[in-house]
Amino acid sequence: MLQIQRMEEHEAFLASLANGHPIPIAHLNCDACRLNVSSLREHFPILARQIHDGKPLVYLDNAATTQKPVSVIEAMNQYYRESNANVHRGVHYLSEEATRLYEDAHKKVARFINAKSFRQIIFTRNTTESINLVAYTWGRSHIREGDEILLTVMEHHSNLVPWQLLTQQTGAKLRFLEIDEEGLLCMDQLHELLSERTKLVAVTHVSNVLGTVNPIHEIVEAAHAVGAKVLVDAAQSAPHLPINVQGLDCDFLAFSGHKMCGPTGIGVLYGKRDLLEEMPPFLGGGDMIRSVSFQESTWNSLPWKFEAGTPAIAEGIGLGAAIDYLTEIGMGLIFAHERELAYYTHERLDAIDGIRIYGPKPRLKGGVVTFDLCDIHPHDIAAGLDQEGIAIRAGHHCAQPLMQILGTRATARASFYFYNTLEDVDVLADALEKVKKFFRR
Ligand code: C6P
Repeated sequence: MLQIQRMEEHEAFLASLANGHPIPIAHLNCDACRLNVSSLREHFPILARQIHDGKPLVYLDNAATTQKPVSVIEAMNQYYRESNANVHRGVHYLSEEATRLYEDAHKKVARFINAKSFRQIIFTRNTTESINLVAYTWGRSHIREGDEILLTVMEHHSNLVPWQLLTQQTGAKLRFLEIDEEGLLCMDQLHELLSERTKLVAVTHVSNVLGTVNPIHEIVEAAHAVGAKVLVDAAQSAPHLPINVQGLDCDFLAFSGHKMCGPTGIGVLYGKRDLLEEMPPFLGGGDMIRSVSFQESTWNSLPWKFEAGTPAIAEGIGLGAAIDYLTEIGMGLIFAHERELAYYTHERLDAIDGIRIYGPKPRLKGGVVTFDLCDIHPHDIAAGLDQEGIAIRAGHHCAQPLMQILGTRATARASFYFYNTLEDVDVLADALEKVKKFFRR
């Protein structure tokens, strides 16, 4: 195991991540990247729970949603207890206070992903809505019959179905970049698939099934060379690694608050300013207008043009608090810690007879480990682990086409966050042996 001792190498690695060129590194086991996990865990009351007659909860379903620290819960409570009012509508004290808190949350997100301006940060309900927003507005005004949209075979349904709807309506065509045996994108194929017909490349930054970290910057360069725009599904990356939208040079980027210590009901769409300016609105109603007459309307400035109606104010403020919390820990350290967990999980699970792990070796993946155990149905694996206090996800992970390519209908998946420990991995590995015994394998 390679140990990276020098800070410069650690920093070079982090810079590479932020620019979308992950450097393959075996281990980042340096003191500089050790988090004080036990003190961080104290911020999450739920992690102290015991379930099923006193089994300590081991929460390994973080790709589905993460737990919330007290600071996020308190920020939302405080808004409801002290500042509750509608935003952008009142001239009274509370409304101005709520407006400032809500707008500040947009500014925090902008800094978090290094956007030039908070005007490029649109609050939506989640990643799914962010992608649909682009499909309905940019897509319906730019995609025509004969055009092509390039996706990859590892996309979540959220980054597939909106494009199916769009191409069915417009007569455009979907094309797919494949993966190799290790679960990495076939980058040689990228140049064959891209042409002047390609209008959009929509790609996940990190696969929610394989954990693969995709080389976004390389994809953006190639797509821009043929005049295509790029949308990055950052649902599984923004919570786990540093994002720099200017470094990546992507045109759109989408993620969800609930997967990064924030509340449900709030998500983000980042877009390049010129694209957002010329895009028609998504939903019509209050707050998204500048003026309205009986026959027509003009639009509010960004980002409010895309935030029709009373927004999710408390959730937006909660997301801002989550971003403060993650920023204080450091996104680079979070990713390094999760890679350590992924390495250790591979080590422990590889030693179990009958385990098949899907996706790349940990050198090119985040904290997601998807596996099968003998011929035990993944739902039985998950139910067995649940009895031991362990929460994982089993099923198709909203990626049915990828399951087809992997030659299965369902898998089991453990997914980590910075509050998970090597001991959690030990509990998982030991419990998998018990599940095997129970099913007599
Ligand atoms: N994946 C999982 O368990 P929403 O539901 O809109 O917050 O996120 C959708 C989404 C989009 N892209 C990727 C890569 C995702 O992983 C997800 C959500 C969860 O894998 C729930 S299905």
